[in-house]
Amino acid sequence: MTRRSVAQTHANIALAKYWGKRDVAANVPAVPSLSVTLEGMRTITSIELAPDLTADTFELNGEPAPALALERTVTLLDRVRAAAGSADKARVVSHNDFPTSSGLASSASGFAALAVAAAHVYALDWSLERVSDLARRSSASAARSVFGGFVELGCDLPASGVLGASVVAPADHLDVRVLVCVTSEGAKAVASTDGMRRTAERSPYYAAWVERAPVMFSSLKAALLARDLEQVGELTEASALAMHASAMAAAVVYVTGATLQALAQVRELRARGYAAWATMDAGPHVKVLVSAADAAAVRAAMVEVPGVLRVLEARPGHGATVVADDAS
Ligand code: 2P0
Repeated sequence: MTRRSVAQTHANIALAKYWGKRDVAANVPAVPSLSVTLEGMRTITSIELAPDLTADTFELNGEPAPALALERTVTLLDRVRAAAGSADKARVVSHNDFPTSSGLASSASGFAALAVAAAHVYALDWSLERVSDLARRSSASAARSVFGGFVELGCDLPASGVLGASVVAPADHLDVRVLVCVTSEGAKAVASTDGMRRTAERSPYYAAWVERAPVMFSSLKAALLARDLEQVGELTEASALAMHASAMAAAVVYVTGATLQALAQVRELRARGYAAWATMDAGPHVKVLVSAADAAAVRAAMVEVPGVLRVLEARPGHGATVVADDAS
């Protein structure tokens, strides 16, 4: 018999950034983070268990996945098999409808979809928190994509060993959009795990980041709960700049000329009265947090920035769903 589950997840963008690990082996973040899950920017992952399989296989965007991606996938599947008491191998097929490995958080939606589909297909009766914890062990930002709306992930591993993300506020809590200003279609230069390790090892500002980030996180969470978009926006931009400053001091540089031009444009638009703030992740793209009312005008201005190839617009969206589940 063949059993198959298909999960759909969305990317998320951190407003208060995760950067650095408290425990590398257990993949526990050094700082708490708060993100918004985006509608669109989807990953769909199918996992099939079939008797003829002798090894796990992983096809990503129509091609056999790179060795490292396969290895990380097998590690997650092994955890699920151990919990389920199963030896069945899996055929994993995953598609992203946005650029992979380019700082557009494909690992977040990817491992979230993998965790949800795997827990389902191996028939584990786990809470979403437990599934989020499973995703976190593979990629901490993935823990957040299990949930929709505005989502937090802490950095204190409870005695239970289960550290999953949780919802801070639903998707309609704040009427905002995220404009993803794509500045490159290629893969990023330094994978985030390496970038974090190098920052922790070499940056004179890493300790300051680890001390400061939880304060920014708490202020941002309070502002979000108070629906104070101005404060949420200011803290979002501040968190990204502090993260990149700590990384840059370790020679981990994700920004390009186009990134800085897009950032300057956002700050210029803000000076002209638009409710728009920039954030950047482990890649050269700029994401603009903007009020729904200003989204069209700000988008039109961002498209004009030299080096911005295209602009995707997303609204806060839903968490993971199982979209198919069958046996044949
Ligand atoms: C974030 N990023 O909070 C931060 C901001 C990138 C910059 O989470 O090592 O792929 O797999 O746990 O989750 C990207 O890091 O890192 C990330 P691992 P992950 O969204």
